Order: sequence, then structure tokens, then C-alpha cells
Amino acid sequence: MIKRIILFSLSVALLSACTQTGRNSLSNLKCEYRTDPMGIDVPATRLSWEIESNSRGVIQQAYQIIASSSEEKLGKDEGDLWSTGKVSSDKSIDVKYGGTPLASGATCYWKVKVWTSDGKETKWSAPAKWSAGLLQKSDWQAKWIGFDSAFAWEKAKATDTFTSLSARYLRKDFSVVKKIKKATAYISGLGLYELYINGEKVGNDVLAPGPSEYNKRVFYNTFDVTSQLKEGANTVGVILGNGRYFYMRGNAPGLSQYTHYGYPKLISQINITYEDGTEDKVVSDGSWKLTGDGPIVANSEYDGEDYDARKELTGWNKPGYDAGKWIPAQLVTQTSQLVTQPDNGIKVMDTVKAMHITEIKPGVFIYDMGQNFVGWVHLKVKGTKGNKVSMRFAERLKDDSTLYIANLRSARVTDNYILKGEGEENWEPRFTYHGFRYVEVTGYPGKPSLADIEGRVVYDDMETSGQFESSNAVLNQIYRNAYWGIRSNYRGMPTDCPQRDERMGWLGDRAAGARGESFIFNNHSMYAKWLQDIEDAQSPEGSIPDVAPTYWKIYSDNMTWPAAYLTIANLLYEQYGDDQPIRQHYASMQKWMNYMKGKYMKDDILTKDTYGDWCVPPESPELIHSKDSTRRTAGDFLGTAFYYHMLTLMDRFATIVGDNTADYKAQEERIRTAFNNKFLHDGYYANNTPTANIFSLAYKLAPAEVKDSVFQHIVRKTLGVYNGHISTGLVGAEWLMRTLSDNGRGDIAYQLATNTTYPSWGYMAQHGATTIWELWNGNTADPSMNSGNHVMLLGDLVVWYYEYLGGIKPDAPAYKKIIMKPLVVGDLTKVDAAYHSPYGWINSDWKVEGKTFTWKISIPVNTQAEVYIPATSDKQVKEGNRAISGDDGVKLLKTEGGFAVYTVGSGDYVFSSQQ
Ligand code: RAM
Repeated sequence: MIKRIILFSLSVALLSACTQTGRNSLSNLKCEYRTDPMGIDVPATRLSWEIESNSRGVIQQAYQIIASSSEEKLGKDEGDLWSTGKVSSDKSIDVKYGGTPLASGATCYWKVKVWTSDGKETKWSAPAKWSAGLLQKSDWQAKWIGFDSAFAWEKAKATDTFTSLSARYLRKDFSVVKKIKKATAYISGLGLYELYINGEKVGNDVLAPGPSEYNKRVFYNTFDVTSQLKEGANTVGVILGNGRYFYMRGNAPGLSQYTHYGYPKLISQINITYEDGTEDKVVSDGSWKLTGDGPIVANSEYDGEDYDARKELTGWNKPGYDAGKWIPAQLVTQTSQLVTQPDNGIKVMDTVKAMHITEIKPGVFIYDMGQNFVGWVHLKVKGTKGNKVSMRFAERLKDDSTLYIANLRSARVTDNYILKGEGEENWEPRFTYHGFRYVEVTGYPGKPSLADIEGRVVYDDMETSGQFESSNAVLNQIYRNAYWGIRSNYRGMPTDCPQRDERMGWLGDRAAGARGESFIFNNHSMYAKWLQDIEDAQSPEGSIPDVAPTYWKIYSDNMTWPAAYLTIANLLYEQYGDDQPIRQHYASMQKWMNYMKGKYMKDDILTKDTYGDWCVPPESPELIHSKDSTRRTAGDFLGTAFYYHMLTLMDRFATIVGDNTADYKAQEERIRTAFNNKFLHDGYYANNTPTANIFSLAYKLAPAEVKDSVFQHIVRKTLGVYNGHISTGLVGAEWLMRTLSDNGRGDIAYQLATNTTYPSWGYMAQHGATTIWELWNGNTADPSMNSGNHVMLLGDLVVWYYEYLGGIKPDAPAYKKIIMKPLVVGDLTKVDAAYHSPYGWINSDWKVEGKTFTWKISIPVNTQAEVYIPATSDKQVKEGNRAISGDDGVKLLKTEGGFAVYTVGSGDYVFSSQQ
């Protein structure tokens, strides 16, 4: 962010010095929305780039792409794969590769140059690349291998509650006799794997591969291992963990819903091309050796990892190891399709240093990491062989300073490390993760110091694409809590929570939240992948589950939870300009809509709903769910409102995919009539909850003549009955802040956002939350469903931060057109927000000093914006401290509702007005 600010002032300085010269430049070349991805399996890969310029109003007029089969050729401008020539177009995202199709494993190097409306031509961009995966089934010569039963010491019976399986170690020696030109590893290990070549870990992924609907689809990863192989003896080694594939819980009573897929298994293939052009493959097969008797004695994502360093198999993944005691790997069956993982995978993304350490009882140490986060810790320890250090993790402490673990339910969240006693030992687990702020350490030889534990923050590799800061400390703290909560709940899928025995991809939690999240993190690939998980989980009849992948199989046929399938496809289109998810899933979305209609529609009312407005603030502090019917909104109301909204999305999607046979509009009409007949009373809806009234406005169900009355009911209830506090659960919160603001009461939205009394996001923060709680009353409610790190109650809050307070809103997919309209509200005197859109950073930094409103904005090259300046007359508005004349790229469009509205092209601007 510092860079952004410096760039901003620099370019403003340059502008004011009237030195609008110099070249435009290109950056952020992406392929399939990712940087230099490997293993791509779509032929028309989509390319994009960003343009930077010091001039204003710059639009791309033409581009040229060269794509080559080698870096050398690209360097010499030899486009042996593709050379577009100069193409007149303003397209700089979603440009489809149209060159020679890549063969399996081939790499394509590419670069681009563009011509812009300011009469300039850029230099060639820095080169970028992507590689193709194994495109044909027959390219896989490797076999699935493993050990398809439990070893004698393992607890894996169907009746075991805490099933534990040791990690499986697999190895293969091979020799390389010629000079290697290129070597690529393709690998999948279920549930989780780590790949080593000659003793070194390959890549920096953790918890790989990404989770999937294993019975339908399994992901493989691709790595360039050219530099890790050598001439002579080589060894490939793999460790397999359980992940979500091997059931973490047996068939114990009450926990039977965990899906079991099978014992850990591996497929691995290294394709080697020699300098002389010949090729070789090192493939997993029955000649590999396996042992379960290594140092990872047990591993489970919920319960933790047990590591016995005395059992280390020193040198196991290097040549020369004696594997005499290992057994031959079994050939095993795995029939789901093997496809390339379409996102970046999970990595260690950050570290957290411990803040305090307290010895609460002799030998029991509690570390406070200062932040609730997700991952694990790196342990440093020195002691005697056989010493056992145990680490237990929790989000909170009890009053007596011991760990509060009641809300973890059956998850044991304990890592155990047994020392080998050879000087300083450093360890971190591989196949588990925890959601925690506190670590209890016992069995540590001597007294551990603060530096003996360091937190590893683990989530999907994605860019932090937004920043937000304001003059209000509560807003800022909530933003930080949201930021940590969101990054805590990406585990190759969006999870509901990271700490207890659940951690599932619940759809409803993300129906609106995913959009807010997408401002803070570039989550495109993870969510596009999740939509595939959802489709893979659709039942043959058309039902969409509440959880995907279906590690819990819950098909309760709601509208509210599966709605995420459509709203997220819509978000990917609006935020990133990607219409492919809509095209890809249109048929299954339609199937779902028809299924729900056929089964649950009676007289145009969709009758089915399970969860209601989940987790409204209850009437008494220990309750999880309210029993008070005046706080709850009827299921058939929610089902019908959501069905209607889904129809409007399907209507939009039909236009995008070119389906002109669908009759969504006619259905909308019928449902709107039935909905109003049934639920509209004397100027309010259903039982007059704010949630009911919010949806009739947000989903445009209310007839024009009742809108005002309906809205006044929301206002009265919120200010009166709820004393200026939030009254919604996760469903109502999806449109709460936007509905209040769109109807002229941004001040109430601001009040809700800055409250610190119960119930509010600020209340959570006041009570020590460093993330977002599952329940408004998370500090007092029953622990049986009370996570300290959930994001569902954020609703549309983060959207409101960016689109309203920051005033950054898309007006065309991918922000090709932008509406800049700040909500200057309450005692807020400053907002500094920035969002990295597909075309580049959009900045919005406003402040109010006395009667002067000043707003610095940046609009990316190749886009244009409508800028709303709060002012009673355009005569008061200046830009760059000068009256607006129209010849500096700023044109008055209209004055409207207290704003002077201007159109601008790309560039940096400083607007000011008098209030
Ligand atoms: C709980 C989780 C989740 C929610 C479901 C309905 O298990 O809290 O977030 O979506 O219930």
C-alpha cells in the first residue's frame, strides 16, 4: 500500500508539473487469472494485463501478443505458437489464446505490447508463461498406489471416534544418465501429500492437493523439477496424510455424517526431456516401496499431528537409503477423473510472533499469539530423547487462564512432538491445521521462551487486493477482524470455521459474503473452483447441498444456502469480468431451479426452508437460536423471496449464455404477485421483521407505492424495538447495510457498523474478538455451536465498506466502468480505500476538514468512471485546485441528489468541494 501512495503523489506531482510524457508500461500479465500457472488444461486460455500511465484518459486502442515455445524464441520475437499482429481492440482482460494448441506438458512463453489513446506505444512487457497439464488420459502412465488397509497399530475401525492413521511414506530410486533439459512432476496424493526429490521438498504448497468432491474429481498439481534432478542416482519420495479423504472420525454415534472415501493413495509422474530430445518417465507403480512406520505416527485435520522424531527415517527421500524393511506399494483403485487443480493452492502466507507467555501451573505454559488465526506453529526445542512436548490450541482462555476448549466439540487440536535428543530440534506439522490464538505447551524440557514458538498463517495463495482505513477506530478494528476471519476460512474451499470438528464449505455463509471478501482478497480462482465442487455435488435429481464438497452430506433443499451457487457466479462476472462460470454452470443451475419448483412450489410460493434467518441475536445471552417468533422470519417467505431473486439472476445469465427459450420473466411476474398476496400486509411484510422488509426491497418485490412504508418499518423497528442495533441473522445481513443506505438512511447503517454495544460487530471487538464470531452473543452463548472465527455474520458489511464508504462500485463487469460515490456519513471525516481491480488499482481517499471535502482518486487505464462529488452546486467543485473547465478530462454530467457528477477517464485526480 505504501507503494500505491507514493505512486499516487508522484504522479500527481508529475501531472502538476505538466510533464505528461514518458512511456506507458505493462504489468501483471495473467493467464487464467493467475500468474505463470502450470498444468493448465483449457485450450483457449484467457490472458490479461494491466497498463500504467502518467497521462489521463488513456484507453487501449490495440494490442499485439507474441507467444513462443521457448524463452529464446520469445526474446527474438519469434511467435512460433502465436503472433497476433496488431489487433485493434480495447480488450486487456479475457483475451483468449488463439495460437497453436499446446501439447501436454508444453510451456508457452508470451508477451504483449499495446497502443493507447494518448498516441503511445508501450515496450514489450516482461515475459510471462503458462504450461499445459497432462491433457489426455493416456498421458498418465503412472498408477495409483498405496496401502489399502490399516496397519496393526492404527485405529481405523468404523466404530473408532478418533480414527488415526500414520502417514504413509513412499519412495522410488531411479537414475538419470543423460543431460536433462526439462523435468516436470505431476502428482496427486489423497488426502494430502508432500513431494520430495533428492531430500528437498518440491514447491511451497501445503495441505495439497485442494479438496474436491473426491468421488467425482481429484486434483493433481504440476511442478517444474528440472533443477532438483541430477545426473546419476535420484530419489523421489512422497508422504501421504489423511486430509478429508480418509475419514477423520469413525462411524461413532452422532458423528456419522463424515464422508469416508478411502485409504491414502498416490499417483506421481515425472516427465523428463533430455538435451538430446529423448524422453523418460518416472511413474508410480508397484515397484515403489512404502512404509507406515515413520515419524508421523498419527495425523488428522481436527485432532492434530503426532510426530515421533525418534522414528525419523533419515535419508529416506535420498539415494542410497536402505528400504529393506519397507513393503512394496499396492496398486489401488481410484476411478474419479484426475484434473489439474484450477487455483493456486494453500501456502504459508504469513507468520505471527507470540506476544506473551505465562506459566499458569508448573510446566504448563500458555502462549498468547495476540491474534486468532489459522495454521500451526513452528516449534524450537532442545532436550532429551523421548521428551514429549504437547501443544493444544484454543481461541479463548477461561477465567482461570486455562484453555477454553468447550467450543471445539470433539476436535482434539493437539500436536505432540517426541524429541530425538540431538541438539536444537525444529518442527512443524504437515497434515493438520488449527484455528487459535492461544497455545498451551506442556512437557517442554526447561522453560520455553517467546521465540520458541512462531505462528504460521496458512490459507490459499491469493493477493490481498484491498485496503481500507477510516477516521473511525471501531470501523477499522472490524475491518481487521474481517480480514483475519476471511483469511482464516480459506482452505481450498471457503469453510464455516477453522477450529472445531466441522470446518465445512457451507454455502449459505458465503452467499453475500464472498462479494465483500473479493474486495480484500483476489479470491477468483478459489471461488470459481468451489462452484465446480458445488456442481459436482448436485444430486442426479437436481438438488444442491448445503455443504460442498459433501464431506457432510446435507441435502435439505433450501433456497437460501444453495443460492450461493448463483450469487457467486454473478460476483465472479461483476468483479472479475469472468462469464465462464455462468456458461459452465447454467444448465445445472437451471436444473436446480426446476427441481425446487417441481418439488416445493405451491401456488407460486416456495415452501421449503430449514435454517431461517440463521443466528439472529437471541433474546437471552446463553441461547444459540432465538425462540422468540417476532425475531424470526418465516421459511416460506425466505424461500419465495430467494426463488424470485434467483429467477432475476437466471434471466441475466440467460442473456449471457444466449438462451432465449427461458421464461424467467413470466415466472418472476407470477411469483411476485403470489408473494405480495401472501406476505404484504398493511405496508410491511410477513411478521414485520427487518429481515422480511429488507428482502422485499432489496429483491425488488415490493410495489412502488408501499416501498416507503416498508422502509419506514425497518427504520422504526431498528431504532425503536432494537434500540439502534442489528436484528438480523446471516440471511438478513446479506442486504442490510445496502438497503439502509440505498433508501437514504446511511446514517443508520453507520450506527450499526460503529456500535460497540450488543449486538454488533463492535461488541465482538470490545469483548476481545480479533476475528468475527459465529454468534452475536459469542461470549455468552452455549459452546455447542459457538465458533470464534466465522465470517457469515459479516453479511454485506465489507461490500458496504468498499462500495459505499469508499465509494468504489462496478458499473460494468470487471470495473471497465466505475461508479465512484462516497457515503460521507455521521462523524466520519476520512476514508482511504483501495481495490485492485482487473484493470489496476482504484483508489479512493477522502477527507472532510471543516466545510471542505477533498477526494483523491485514481482510475485505472482502460476504464472510465462517473465520479459523484458531494456538493450542492457544481460551481463549488474544483479539481487539482482549479475550476473545472472540461479540457482536463473532467466533464460535468449532471447534478443530482446533493452530488455534482463528472465523467473522467483514467488517471489521478484531486477533487474538492465546499459543503
Ligand atoms: C453451522 C455452521 C454454518 C452454518 C450451518 C447452517 O454448522 O455454523 O456456518 O451455515 O450451521
